[in-house]
Amino acid sequence: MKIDSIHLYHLRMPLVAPFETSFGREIDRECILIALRSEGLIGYGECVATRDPGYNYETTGTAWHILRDFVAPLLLGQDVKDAADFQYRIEGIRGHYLAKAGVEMALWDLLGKRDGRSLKDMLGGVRDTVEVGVSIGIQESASALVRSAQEYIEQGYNRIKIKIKPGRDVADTSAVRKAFPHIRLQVDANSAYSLETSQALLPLDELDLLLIEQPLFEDDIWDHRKLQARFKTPICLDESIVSPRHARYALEMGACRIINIKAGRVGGLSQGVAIHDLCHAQGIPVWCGGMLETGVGRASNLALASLPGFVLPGDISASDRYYQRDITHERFMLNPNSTITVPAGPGLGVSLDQQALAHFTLAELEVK
Ligand code: OSB
Ligand code: MG
Repeated sequence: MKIDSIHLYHLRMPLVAPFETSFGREIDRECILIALRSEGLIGYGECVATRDPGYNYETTGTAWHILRDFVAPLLLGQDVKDAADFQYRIEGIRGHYLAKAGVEMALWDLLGKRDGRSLKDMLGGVRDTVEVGVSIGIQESASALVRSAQEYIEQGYNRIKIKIKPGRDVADTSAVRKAFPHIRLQVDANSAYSLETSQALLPLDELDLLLIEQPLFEDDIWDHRKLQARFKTPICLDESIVSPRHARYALEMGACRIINIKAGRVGGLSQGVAIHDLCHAQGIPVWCGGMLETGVGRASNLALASLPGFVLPGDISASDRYYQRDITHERFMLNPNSTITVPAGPGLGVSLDQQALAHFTLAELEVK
């Protein structure tokens, strides 16, 4: 499809409640929305880089720079055929996966709108609803955490993930396990431990957790291998897996038994599908991670999570868990069996609320 223009929107949206992880506390969420124009259509994509370089090195600032100065000039006026063609064209740009992935998402939306096909269909999804859970940030105390988990369980979520960090790990997790002996429970450290300090996590092995997500450094697959050897509970990698190549390294090393797939982190949906395929062929469970997406990114996550190898619940909660007002007309709701329905319309299957978009836009730029 010949790309006529690329429009960037830097957004800031208030979260319904602060979200705290081992790397910081967010009250508002920032991201970049990308609109590609082609053949009279507009495709939307969400770049999940945040304001601060806490999750990884990218930020809304670095993504803006990479998109404006490097990605846009490679695409403008060009006939980009599909995701593989897009990846080929941007190959010379090292790293900056979150920035690239936002554009690939917009391209899929365009292709789907042109062909009248849903993203789920184009990616090879096999489910109309996907199992989901909720990711709960670090709370004031273990009892506040239990209360929060209780509320989500009452709303119908049947898988809980809690964020942990040194000093807020075993006691918090034990409290949730004690209050809900049968709930599917997992923890996420967002790289807050070293191999040495992670010894404090050994008691987690007795709490019947689904997995322990990214305990060690983001750029370290090797030490995760050493850690996995000490735990019965599967280690799951998030930050460490930035490409299908890294997924292969991790599996070959035995650094994890589960992989969290975020299309953003790996440079695009096509790369997420490649990791899915690699894991599926080896019987390695995968699940869809989240980055507090707007309705645009959430639609993309739901389509990805409809692939057959996504056998664990995704971090894809209902819209009201994140935002009072979203930028899509569609709001995602939790079905009674802890699932969310995958959009079926062309492309992402969502439409933009232009008033909401204008309301949340801090800066915009059209490159044409
Ligand atoms: O590590 O999975 C993570 C949110 C922001 C950055 C990193 C992570 C998260 C989450 C939230 O856990 C998942 C969601 O979108 O609900
Ligand atoms: Mg994570």
